[in-house]
Amino acid sequence: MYDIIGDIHGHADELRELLELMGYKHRGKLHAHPDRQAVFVGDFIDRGSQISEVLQIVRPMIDNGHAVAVMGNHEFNAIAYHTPDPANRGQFLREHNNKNDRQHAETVRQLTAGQLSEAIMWFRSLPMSLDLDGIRVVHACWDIGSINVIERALAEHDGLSTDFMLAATRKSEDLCQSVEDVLKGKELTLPNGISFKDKDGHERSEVRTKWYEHPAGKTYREYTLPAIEEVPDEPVPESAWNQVTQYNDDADPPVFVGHYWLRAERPTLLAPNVACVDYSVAKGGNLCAYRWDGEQELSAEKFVWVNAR
Ligand SMILES: [Mn+2]
Repeated sequence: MYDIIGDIHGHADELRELLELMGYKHRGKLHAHPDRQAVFVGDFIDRGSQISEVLQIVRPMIDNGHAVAVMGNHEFNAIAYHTPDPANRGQFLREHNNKNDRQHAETVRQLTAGQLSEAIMWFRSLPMSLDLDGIRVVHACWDIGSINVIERALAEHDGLSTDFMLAATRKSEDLCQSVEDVLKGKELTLPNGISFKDKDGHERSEVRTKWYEHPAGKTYREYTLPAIEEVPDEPVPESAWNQVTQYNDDADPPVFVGHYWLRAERPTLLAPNVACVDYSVAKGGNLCAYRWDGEQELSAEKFVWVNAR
Protein backbone atom coordinates (compact mmCIF):
# COMPACT_ATOMS: atom_id res chain seq x y z
CA MET A 1 0.00 0.00 0.00
CA TYR A 2 1.08 3.56 -0.64
CA ASP A 3 1.83 6.69 1.37
CA ILE A 4 1.61 9.63 -1.02
CA ILE A 5 3.80 12.52 0.14
CA GLY A 6 3.41 16.17 -0.92
CA ASP A 7 5.83 18.80 -2.29
CA ILE A 8 8.95 18.96 -0.08
CA HIS A 9 10.87 21.95 -1.52
CA GLY A 10 14.04 21.47 0.51
CA HIS A 11 12.44 20.74 3.90
CA ALA A 12 14.32 17.64 5.05
CA ASP A 13 13.56 17.93 8.79
CA GLU A 14 9.82 17.82 8.13
CA LEU A 15 10.27 14.94 5.67
CA ARG A 16 12.16 12.88 8.25
CA GLU A 17 9.55 13.65 10.88
CA LEU A 18 6.70 12.68 8.55
CA LEU A 19 8.39 9.42 7.50
CA GLU A 20 9.01 8.49 11.13
CA LEU A 21 5.44 9.39 12.06
CA MET A 22 4.28 6.89 9.41
CA GLY A 23 6.56 4.14 10.69
CA TYR A 24 9.39 4.39 8.16
CA LYS A 25 12.53 3.41 10.09
CA HIS A 26 16.01 4.58 9.27
CA ARG A 27 18.32 1.63 9.79
CA GLY A 28 21.76 2.55 8.58
CA LYS A 29 21.26 3.76 5.04
CA LEU A 30 17.70 4.73 4.28
CA HIS A 31 14.12 5.10 5.45
CA ALA A 32 12.03 2.01 4.83
CA HIS A 33 8.70 0.56 5.89
CA PRO A 34 8.21 -3.22 6.18
CA ASP A 35 5.03 -3.28 4.06
CA ARG A 36 4.38 0.16 2.58
CA GLN A 37 5.85 2.20 -0.25
CA ALA A 38 6.21 5.99 -0.35
CA VAL A 39 5.06 7.92 -3.43
CA PHE A 40 6.49 11.39 -3.99
CA VAL A 41 4.55 13.87 -6.12
CA GLY A 42 7.63 15.93 -7.12
CA ASP A 43 8.92 19.43 -6.32
CA PHE A 44 11.82 18.24 -4.16
CA ILE A 45 13.97 21.30 -4.80
CA ASP A 46 14.02 25.14 -4.63
CA ARG A 47 12.89 27.40 -1.75
CA GLY A 48 13.93 25.45 1.41
CA SER A 49 17.36 25.28 3.04
CA GLN A 50 17.93 21.48 2.97
CA ILE A 51 17.71 20.62 -0.71
CA SER A 52 20.71 18.31 -0.80
CA GLU A 53 19.49 16.46 2.30
CA VAL A 54 16.06 15.97 0.76
CA LEU A 55 17.63 14.36 -2.30
CA GLN A 56 19.79 12.19 -0.02
CA ILE A 57 16.67 10.91 1.74
CA VAL A 58 14.49 10.41 -1.34
CA ARG A 59 16.90 8.91 -3.85
CA PRO A 60 18.06 5.89 -1.82
CA MET A 61 14.43 5.09 -0.99
CA ILE A 62 13.61 5.03 -4.70
CA ASP A 63 16.79 3.19 -5.71
CA ASN A 64 15.97 0.44 -3.23
CA GLY A 65 12.30 0.04 -4.07
CA HIS A 66 10.89 1.73 -0.96
CA ALA A 67 9.50 4.69 -2.90
CA VAL A 68 8.50 5.88 -6.35
CA ALA A 69 8.19 9.47 -7.60
CA VAL A 70 6.88 11.66 -10.38
CA MET A 71 8.47 14.85 -11.64
CA GLY A 72 7.32 18.26 -10.46
CA ASN A 73 7.40 21.46 -12.46
CA HIS A 74 10.46 22.57 -10.45
CA GLU A 75 12.44 19.51 -11.59
CA PHE A 76 11.33 20.01 -15.19
CA ASN A 77 12.24 23.70 -15.02
CA ALA A 78 15.65 22.84 -13.54
CA ILE A 79 16.43 20.48 -16.43
CA ALA A 80 15.46 23.21 -18.94
CA TYR A 81 17.36 25.90 -16.98
CA HIS A 82 20.61 23.91 -17.22
CA THR A 83 20.23 22.68 -20.81
CA PRO A 84 21.99 24.94 -23.34
CA ASP A 85 19.83 25.96 -26.29
CA PRO A 86 21.57 24.46 -29.33
CA ALA A 87 20.01 27.11 -31.58
CA ASN A 88 21.07 30.13 -29.52
CA ARG A 89 24.63 30.39 -28.22
CA GLY A 90 24.83 31.32 -24.56
CA GLN A 91 21.09 30.77 -24.04
CA PHE A 92 19.32 27.98 -22.18
CA LEU A 93 16.02 26.19 -22.77
CA ARG A 94 14.66 28.04 -19.73
CA GLU A 95 15.64 31.67 -19.87
CA HIS A 96 17.98 32.96 -17.16
CA ASN A 97 15.90 36.03 -16.31
CA ASN A 98 15.29 37.51 -12.85
CA LYS A 99 12.11 35.56 -12.15
CA ASN A 100 13.55 32.20 -13.21
CA ASP A 101 16.88 32.86 -11.47
CA ARG A 102 15.10 33.69 -8.25
CA GLN A 103 12.85 30.62 -8.38
CA HIS A 104 15.85 28.29 -8.72
CA ALA A 105 18.43 30.28 -6.69
CA GLU A 106 18.45 28.15 -3.52
CA THR A 107 19.15 24.96 -5.43
CA VAL A 108 22.07 26.55 -7.31
CA ARG A 109 23.41 28.07 -4.10
CA GLN A 110 23.17 24.93 -1.94
CA LEU A 111 24.34 22.21 -4.33
CA THR A 112 27.91 21.87 -5.59
CA ALA A 113 28.34 21.80 -9.36
CA GLY A 114 28.78 18.04 -9.19
CA GLN A 115 25.69 17.51 -7.05
CA LEU A 116 23.68 19.75 -9.33
CA SER A 117 24.58 17.94 -12.53
CA GLU A 118 23.95 14.59 -10.87
CA ALA A 119 20.57 15.82 -9.64
CA ILE A 120 19.65 16.99 -13.14
CA MET A 121 20.55 13.59 -14.54
CA TRP A 122 18.32 11.98 -11.96
CA PHE A 123 15.43 14.37 -12.72
CA ARG A 124 15.61 13.17 -16.33
CA SER A 125 14.80 9.68 -15.13
CA LEU A 126 11.59 10.68 -13.33
CA PRO A 127 8.27 9.80 -14.97
CA MET A 128 5.71 12.58 -15.53
CA SER A 129 2.86 10.38 -14.38
CA LEU A 130 2.40 7.01 -12.68
CA ASP A 131 -0.48 4.61 -13.15
CA LEU A 132 0.06 2.32 -10.17
CA ASP A 133 -1.94 -0.59 -8.90
CA GLY A 134 -5.21 1.17 -8.02
CA ILE A 135 -4.09 4.81 -7.97
CA ARG A 136 -2.79 7.46 -10.35
CA VAL A 137 -0.15 10.02 -9.45
CA VAL A 138 0.83 13.21 -11.24
CA HIS A 139 2.22 16.54 -10.07
CA ALA A 140 -0.73 18.75 -11.07
CA CYS A 141 -3.35 17.34 -13.48
CA TRP A 142 -4.37 13.91 -14.75
CA ASP A 143 -5.22 14.89 -18.32
CA ILE A 144 -5.14 11.67 -20.32
CA GLY A 145 -4.79 13.44 -23.68
CA SER A 146 -1.72 15.33 -22.48
CA ILE A 147 -0.28 12.25 -20.79
CA ASN A 148 -0.58 10.34 -24.07
CA VAL A 149 1.19 13.14 -25.98
CA ILE A 150 4.03 13.01 -23.44
CA GLU A 151 4.30 9.21 -23.54
CA ARG A 152 4.48 9.24 -27.35
CA ALA A 153 7.18 11.94 -27.27
CA LEU A 154 9.21 10.04 -24.66
CA ALA A 155 9.11 6.95 -26.88
CA GLU A 156 10.04 8.96 -29.97
CA HIS A 157 12.89 10.93 -28.35
CA ASP A 158 14.40 8.08 -26.35
CA GLY A 159 13.22 9.35 -22.96
CA LEU A 160 13.79 12.77 -21.51
CA SER A 161 16.61 13.59 -23.93
CA THR A 162 17.72 17.01 -25.12
CA ASP A 163 15.53 16.51 -28.21
CA PHE A 164 12.55 15.89 -25.96
CA MET A 165 13.39 19.00 -23.91
CA LEU A 166 13.72 21.09 -27.08
CA ALA A 167 10.20 20.19 -28.17
CA ALA A 168 8.83 20.37 -24.63
CA THR A 169 10.00 23.96 -24.17
CA ARG A 170 8.96 25.29 -27.61
CA LYS A 171 5.67 27.13 -27.08
CA SER A 172 4.28 26.20 -30.49
CA GLU A 173 4.60 22.46 -29.83
CA ASP A 174 1.76 20.29 -28.58
CA LEU A 175 4.23 18.64 -26.26
CA CYS A 176 4.98 21.95 -24.51
CA GLN A 177 1.31 22.54 -23.73
CA SER A 178 0.88 18.94 -22.60
CA VAL A 179 3.79 19.18 -20.16
CA GLU A 180 2.36 22.43 -18.80
CA ASP A 181 -1.07 20.84 -18.31
CA VAL A 182 0.32 17.84 -16.46
CA LEU A 183 3.01 19.57 -14.36
CA LYS A 184 1.45 23.00 -13.76
CA GLY A 185 -2.26 22.34 -14.02
CA LYS A 186 -4.92 22.78 -16.65
CA GLU A 187 -5.57 26.47 -17.23
CA LEU A 188 -8.52 28.27 -18.74
CA THR A 189 -8.32 31.62 -20.49
CA LEU A 190 -10.75 34.22 -19.16
CA PRO A 191 -13.21 35.52 -21.79
CA ASN A 192 -13.27 38.91 -23.52
CA GLY A 193 -9.75 39.87 -22.52
CA ILE A 194 -10.69 39.86 -18.82
CA SER A 195 -7.74 39.74 -16.48
CA PHE A 196 -7.11 40.05 -12.75
CA LYS A 197 -4.14 40.85 -10.54
CA ASP A 198 -2.67 37.91 -8.62
CA LYS A 199 -1.10 38.10 -5.13
CA ASP A 200 2.24 39.23 -6.56
CA GLY A 201 0.53 41.96 -8.57
CA HIS A 202 1.03 40.16 -11.89
CA GLU A 203 -1.75 40.67 -14.44
CA ARG A 204 -3.24 37.27 -15.31
CA SER A 205 -5.69 36.30 -18.01
CA GLU A 206 -5.71 32.55 -17.21
CA VAL A 207 -6.82 30.60 -14.18
CA ARG A 208 -5.89 27.15 -12.88
CA THR A 209 -8.97 24.99 -13.02
CA LYS A 210 -10.63 22.46 -10.79
CA TRP A 211 -9.91 20.00 -13.59
CA TYR A 212 -11.66 17.15 -11.75
CA GLU A 213 -15.05 18.94 -11.93
CA HIS A 214 -17.35 19.81 -14.79
CA PRO A 215 -17.59 23.60 -15.24
CA ALA A 216 -21.33 23.59 -16.08
CA GLY A 217 -23.22 26.03 -13.88
CA LYS A 218 -20.02 27.34 -12.29
CA THR A 219 -18.42 30.75 -12.52
CA TYR A 220 -14.75 31.26 -13.30
CA ARG A 221 -14.19 32.10 -9.64
CA GLU A 222 -15.88 28.88 -8.51
CA TYR A 223 -13.91 26.83 -11.04
CA THR A 224 -10.48 28.17 -9.96
CA LEU A 225 -8.07 26.11 -7.81
CA PRO A 226 -7.29 27.30 -5.23
CA ALA A 227 -10.04 29.92 -4.91
CA ILE A 228 -8.95 33.45 -5.82
CA GLU A 229 -11.26 36.31 -4.91
CA GLU A 230 -9.97 38.52 -7.71
CA VAL A 231 -11.17 36.10 -10.41
CA PRO A 232 -14.43 37.38 -11.97
CA ASP A 233 -17.69 35.76 -10.94
CA GLU A 234 -18.82 35.19 -14.52
CA PRO A 235 -20.22 31.86 -15.71
CA VAL A 236 -17.88 29.56 -17.61
CA PRO A 237 -19.64 29.47 -21.00
CA GLU A 238 -20.49 26.24 -22.76
CA SER A 239 -18.00 27.16 -25.51
CA ALA A 240 -15.17 26.68 -22.99
CA TRP A 241 -16.30 23.29 -21.72
CA ASN A 242 -14.36 21.35 -24.32
CA GLN A 243 -11.08 23.03 -23.28
CA VAL A 244 -11.12 21.54 -19.83
CA THR A 245 -10.20 18.18 -18.38
CA GLN A 246 -12.87 16.24 -16.55
CA TYR A 247 -11.98 13.58 -14.07
CA ASN A 248 -15.42 13.33 -12.62
CA ASP A 249 -16.38 9.71 -12.93
CA ASP A 250 -16.40 8.21 -9.45
CA ALA A 251 -15.35 4.91 -10.99
CA ASP A 252 -12.01 6.37 -12.17
CA PRO A 253 -9.09 5.36 -9.92
CA PRO A 254 -8.13 7.83 -7.19
CA VAL A 255 -5.66 10.49 -8.37
CA PHE A 256 -3.07 12.12 -6.13
CA VAL A 257 -1.46 15.47 -6.96
CA GLY A 258 0.70 18.11 -5.30
CA HIS A 259 1.47 21.57 -6.65
CA TYR A 260 -1.39 23.81 -5.54
CA TRP A 261 0.00 25.35 -2.35
CA LEU A 262 -3.18 24.64 -0.42
CA ARG A 263 -3.56 26.06 3.09
CA ALA A 264 -5.71 24.51 5.79
CA GLU A 265 -5.55 23.47 9.39
CA ARG A 266 -6.74 20.01 8.30
CA PRO A 267 -6.30 18.71 4.74
CA THR A 268 -9.48 17.97 2.80
CA LEU A 269 -10.23 16.03 -0.38
CA LEU A 270 -10.73 17.78 -3.72
CA ALA A 271 -13.20 15.08 -4.79
CA PRO A 272 -14.11 11.56 -3.59
CA ASN A 273 -11.36 10.23 -5.88
CA VAL A 274 -8.97 13.22 -6.07
CA ALA A 275 -6.61 14.38 -3.32
CA CYS A 276 -3.96 17.10 -3.24
CA VAL A 277 -1.16 16.50 -0.75
CA ASP A 278 0.58 19.88 -1.13
CA TYR A 279 -0.08 21.93 2.01
CA SER A 280 2.66 24.54 1.59
CA VAL A 281 5.45 23.34 3.87
CA ALA A 282 7.71 25.89 2.17
CA LYS A 283 5.38 28.75 3.15
CA GLY A 284 4.84 27.88 6.82
CA GLY A 285 2.08 25.32 6.20
CA ASN A 286 2.60 21.59 6.64
CA LEU A 287 4.10 18.57 4.93
CA CYS A 288 1.23 16.22 4.20
CA ALA A 289 0.76 12.60 3.17
CA TYR A 290 -2.23 10.42 2.34
CA ARG A 291 -2.08 6.83 3.61
CA TRP A 292 -3.82 4.75 0.97
CA ASP A 293 -4.98 1.23 1.80
CA GLY A 294 -6.78 0.20 -1.37
CA GLU A 295 -9.95 2.26 -1.06
CA GLN A 296 -11.71 3.60 -4.18
CA GLU A 297 -13.46 6.32 -2.20
CA LEU A 298 -10.87 8.45 -0.41
CA SER A 299 -11.31 9.73 3.13
CA ALA A 300 -9.95 12.92 4.73
CA GLU A 301 -9.29 10.83 7.85
CA LYS A 302 -6.33 9.28 6.05
CA PHE A 303 -4.24 12.44 5.75
CA VAL A 304 -1.33 12.79 8.13
CA TRP A 305 0.94 15.82 8.38
CA VAL A 306 3.70 17.60 10.26
CA ASN A 307 3.86 21.36 10.65
CA ALA A 308 6.59 23.40 8.99
CA ARG A 309 9.43 24.22 11.38
MN1 LIG B 1 4.64 22.51 -8.34
